[in-house]
Amino acid sequence: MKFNLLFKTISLFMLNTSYLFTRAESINECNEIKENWGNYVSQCINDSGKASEITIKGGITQDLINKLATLSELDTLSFVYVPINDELNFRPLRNLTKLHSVSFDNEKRREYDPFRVRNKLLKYFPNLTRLEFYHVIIGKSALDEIGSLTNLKSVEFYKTTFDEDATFHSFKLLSNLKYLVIESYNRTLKRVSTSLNYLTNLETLEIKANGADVAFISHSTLENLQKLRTIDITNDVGLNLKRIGCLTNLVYLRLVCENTTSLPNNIGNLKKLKELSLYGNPIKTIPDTIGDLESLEDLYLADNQIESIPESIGNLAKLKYLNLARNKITSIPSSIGNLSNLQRLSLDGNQIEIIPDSLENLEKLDHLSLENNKIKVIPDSIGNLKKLDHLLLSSNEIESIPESIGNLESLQYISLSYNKVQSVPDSIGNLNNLQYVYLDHNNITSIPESLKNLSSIRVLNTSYNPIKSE
Ligand SMILES: *[C@@H]1O[C@H](CO)[C@@H](O)[C@H](O)[C@H]1NC(C)=O
Ligand SMILES: *[C@@H]1O[C@H](CO)[C@@H](O)[C@H](O)[C@H]1NC(C)=O
Ligand SMILES: *[C@@H]1O[C@H](CO)[C@@H](O)[C@H](O)[C@H]1NC(C)=O
Ligand SMILES: *[C@@H]1O[C@H](CO)[C@@H](O)[C@H](O)[C@H]1NC(C)=O
Ligand SMILES: *[C@@H]1O[C@H](CO)[C@@H](O)[C@H](O)[C@H]1NC(C)=O
Ligand SMILES: *[C@@H]1O[C@H](CO)[C@@H](O)[C@H](O)[C@H]1NC(C)=O
Ligand SMILES: *[C@@H]1O[C@H](CO)[C@@H](O)[C@H](O)[C@H]1NC(C)=O
Ligand SMILES: *[C@@H]1O[C@H](CO)[C@@H](O)[C@H](O)[C@H]1NC(C)=O
Ligand SMILES: CC(=O)N[C@H]1CO[C@H](CO)[C@@H](O)[C@@H]1O
Repeated sequence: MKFNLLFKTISLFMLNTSYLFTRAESINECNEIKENWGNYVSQCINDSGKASEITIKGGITQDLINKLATLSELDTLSFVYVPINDELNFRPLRNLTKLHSVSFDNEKRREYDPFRVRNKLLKYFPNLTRLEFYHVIIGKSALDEIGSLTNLKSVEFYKTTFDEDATFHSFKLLSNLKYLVIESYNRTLKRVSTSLNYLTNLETLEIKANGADVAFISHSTLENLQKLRTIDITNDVGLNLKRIGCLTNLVYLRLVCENTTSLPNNIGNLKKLKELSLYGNPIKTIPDTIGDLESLEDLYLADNQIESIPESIGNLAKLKYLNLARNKITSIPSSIGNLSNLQRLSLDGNQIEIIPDSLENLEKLDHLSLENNKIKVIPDSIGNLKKLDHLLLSSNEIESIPESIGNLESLQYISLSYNKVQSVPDSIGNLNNLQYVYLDHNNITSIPESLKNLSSIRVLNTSYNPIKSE
C-alpha cells in the first residue's frame, strides 16, 4: 500500500517535470498559426507542439502557404471552400515530405458550388498517399499532375465536374493505388479509359458515372487487375461484362447499369465472390454457372427482367440472402430447398403460383417475402420453418391458411392482406411471439378467440372482411 503510494508520487513528479520541459523547449505551432491566421484556419491539431493536421477554411494567403511549408510534421491538410487563384504559389509545400493526406471539400448543404482544382497545385504534394475531392471541377492538366504522385494509395472524387478533356491517362503511373472512387456530376465524365487496367495493386474501384463510356471493363487488359476485391459501378450507357470472369479475386460485385442485358457464363469463375448485386438492370437470364459461385452469401437481383431461376441456384451452399423481387419469375425451382444457410428470401412482385414443399428444408430462414404474386396455396410444409419471424404474403390469391401455421414458433409478423382467405385456424393462437397480423381485404367471417386473446399482439388488422358480429 505504502509502496504503491510512493510509486504514484514519483511518477506524478516525473510527468510534471517532463511536461515543463516540453513547454519550455518548443513553441506550439498551432498556437502561432491560430494567432496569425485564425480567420483561415478552422482546425489545427498538434502533437507535442508540432502541427499534424490543419483545416483551412474560406480562403488562403501566400504567407499562410509559406508558413505551412515550415510545418515539418504536417500529415493531413484539408481545404474547405477555399478558392485558389492563379497568383498563389504552392511550390514551397514540396518540402512537406510527411504530408500524406490532402482533401478539397466544397460540399455545401443543398447547393452545388464547386471550385476548380487549379494547375500547379497538386504536383507540389510529393509524398501523398491519400487525395480526396468533394464538389470540385477538374480538367486534364490537374489530373496529369496526380499521375506524378506515385505514392498515392487512395484517390477519391465525389460529385466532381470533369472538363471535356478529362482523362485518367496519367493514372497509369500510380502503381501503389489501392482505392479509387470516381463519381461524376451531371454526366460530365465522358470516358473511363483502359488506363485503369495498369493499376495492378487496385483493391477497390467505385465508379458512379452516368453518361460515361466505361471502356476499361470490356478490354482484354482487365485481367491485370488481379488484386481487385470490390467493384461498384453505376452507369447507364451499358457495361459489357464479357470479361468479368477474369477477375477471380473479386469478393464484392455491385452494378447498377441500365443498359446491361446479360451476364456472361464466365461469371461462374468468381469463386471468391461473396456479394453479387445487380440492381435495376434489364437482365433477362441468369446463367446456370451462377451455381459455381461457391462463396456467395448475398445475391441481389431485384428489379430486373429475369424470367426464371436456374436449378443450379441450389448449389450456393453459403447463400444467406436471396432477393429476386420485381422480376418476371413464374416458378421457384425445388432445389431452393438445398440452400441450408438461407436467412432471407424475397420474391415479391413476380408471377409465382406455387410455393415448393422443399422450402421446408430452409432451417435458417427468418424472412420470407412473396407479396404480389399469384399464389393460391400455402403448403402445410411451411410449418417446419422454425426460425421464420416474418412471413409476407399480401396480394396473392390465397384462400386458406394451413393448421400448421401454428408451428411457426418464432413468427412475429404475418401479412395476408389482399387475398381470398375465408378462415383463420385456431392454431394461430399458439404463436406466443406474434405481434403484427394483417388480414385486411379478405373474405374472413370470424376471427378465432385464440388470436384475439394473444397477449403479444400489437396490431391485428381485420378491416375489409365480412366478419359477423356475435
Ligand atoms: C525547402 O527545402 C529546401 C532544400 O531542401 C530549402 O532550401 C528551403 O529553404 C526549404 N523551404 C522551406 C520553406 O522550408
Ligand atoms: C518523400 O518524398 C521525397 C521527395 O520526393 C522522397 O525523397 C522521400 O523518399 C519520400 N518519403 C517517403 C516516406 O515516401
Ligand atoms: C448539366 O449539364 C447540362 C448539359 O451539359 C447543362 O445544360 C445543365 O445546366 C447542367 N446542370 C447542372 C445542374 O449543372
Ligand atoms: C441504352 O440503350 C438504348 C438501346 O440500345 C439506347 O437507345 C440508349 O441510348 C442507351 N442509353 C444510354 C444512356 O446510352
Ligand atoms: C438439391 O435439390 C434437389 C431437388 O430438391 C435434390 O434432388 C438434390 O438431392 C439436392 N442436392 C443436394 C446436394 O442436397
Ligand atoms: C367468400 O366466401 C364465400 C363462402 O364463405 C364464397 O361463397 C364467396 O365466393 C367468397 N367470395 C370471394 C370474393 O372469394
Ligand atoms: C379468451 O379470453 C376470454 C376472456 O378474456 C375467455 O373467456 C376465453 O375463454 C378466451 N378464449 C381462449 C380461446 O383462450
Ligand atoms: C387496417 O388496414 C386498412 C386498409 O388496409 C387501413 O385503412 C387501416 O388503417 C388499418 N388499421 C390498422 C389498425 O392498422
Ligand atoms: C494533441 C495535442 O498534442 N494537443 C495539444 C496541443 O497543444 C495544446 C496547448 O497549446 C495542448 O493543450 C494540447 O494537448
